[in-house]
Amino acid sequence: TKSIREALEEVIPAKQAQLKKLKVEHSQAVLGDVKVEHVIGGMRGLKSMLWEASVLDPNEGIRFHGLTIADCQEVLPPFPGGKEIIAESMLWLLLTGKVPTEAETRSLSQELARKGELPDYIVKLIDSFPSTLHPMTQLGMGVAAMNQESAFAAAYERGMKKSEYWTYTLEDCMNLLARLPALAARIYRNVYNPGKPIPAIDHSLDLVGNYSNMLGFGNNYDLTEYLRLYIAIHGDHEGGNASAHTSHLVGSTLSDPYLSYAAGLFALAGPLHGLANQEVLRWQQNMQKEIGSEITHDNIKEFLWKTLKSGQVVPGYGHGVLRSPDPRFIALQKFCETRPELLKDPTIQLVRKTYDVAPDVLKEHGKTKNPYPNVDAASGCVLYHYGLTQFKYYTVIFGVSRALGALTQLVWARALGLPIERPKSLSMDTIEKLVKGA
Ligand code: AMX
Repeated sequence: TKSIREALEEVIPAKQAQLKKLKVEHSQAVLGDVKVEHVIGGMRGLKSMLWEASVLDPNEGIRFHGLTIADCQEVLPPFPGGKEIIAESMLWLLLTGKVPTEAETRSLSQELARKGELPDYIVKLIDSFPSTLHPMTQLGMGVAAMNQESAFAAAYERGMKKSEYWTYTLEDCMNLLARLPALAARIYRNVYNPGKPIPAIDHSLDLVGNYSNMLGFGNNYDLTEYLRLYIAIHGDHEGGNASAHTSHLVGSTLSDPYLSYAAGLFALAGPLHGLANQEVLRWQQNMQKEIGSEITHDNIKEFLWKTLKSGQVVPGYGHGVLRSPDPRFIALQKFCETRPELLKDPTIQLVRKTYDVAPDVLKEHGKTKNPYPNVDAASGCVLYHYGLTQFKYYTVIFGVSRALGALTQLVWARALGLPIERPKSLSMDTIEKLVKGA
């Protein structure tokens, strides 16, 4: 059975050749115009990054190396006896562009399990944090601190050839990915169940099976399957989103994968990005409190308007790129449809009923370019149903997941020899001068 490193080694030369050809033959081809609206509007839609693993279409949503979520559900190997995509098969696809075999998937699970224990100094660091420190801050700090063992940083200090960059980057990325569940589970235990023993890594389980186990939900098969799906489909959402882009930017300085991904995590911790899944639950609970047991479409509409009129955003709705309901939202809804007990849950029902009315309210409000739900509208309510009710923790799960895509790109950026990122900024005075001159 091939290891993921060997599979990657096989595909790198063709990609290097493809990039070289693009450089030689098409360097001067125009992909779009840079307008003032891009410079003052957060670069929305500006085609300015290379990102291999996934591409986001505004209407169709995400494709991972050309495969939709539904395609992935069909072809990517699940855990034996399970149905959902697992982190390992998604990682294999993202990193190599190939669908792994069953045996390759299992051997990757074993490799990650072998590397999954936390070093002592990280355990001590995490245990020293006050339980009031936000779980995302703890996660980012824990990831950053692991850079003390970075193989890339050590090799750079010794002096290595550029052609070796990707191999050390891969080594760091695999170690980091392997340890994320133990790190994230320890944060959960410390904040919400202090003193509770954490089970050791089980070498017969996959990454997320172990994560669920260490969180204390190992005997909840449905939650474990949900977490597998959640973590697989949050893995990558092309390059321009804030967390992926931040990891990429920091990595472009040859900062090691631990520091690069820690930076990405702190971008994920913002309420307009990953923190939205925590915000959705908080917002919904406020709605439930205000409406009481009589949850009708009219009551929800009224609450939506109240949120909008008070100048707040409706969390879980809108998107920087998407212009239709997010297929990740749809995939999570479908998961609920296969389990009748989920459909009876009031919080899950509230998500569905909100989806019935929110797009029209947002259209009438007239501001957002996308009145449809993004993944965060649905992701938290199922966790809540299964007893993972501490929603301040939800973005940490997203953080475990987003590592799949962000770290994939770090490996590719080093394999392709991409340069340090350095876009040109302009002052308003300079823009005015340029516009007058145009
Ligand atoms: N509720 C109310 N107003 C919204 C809105 C929403 N859900 N989504 C966008 N708007 C507003 C914007 O605030 C902006 O108002 P402004 O002109 O006063 O500044 C206007 O509509 C235009 O925004 P846009 O071009 O449609 O969106 P954007 O690309 O600037 O922002 C996003 C995208 C996701 C930040 C925004 O839709 C939002 O704030 N949504 C709610 C938070 C959320 O769910 N975030 C999670 C996104 C997915 C993820 O990263 N996990």
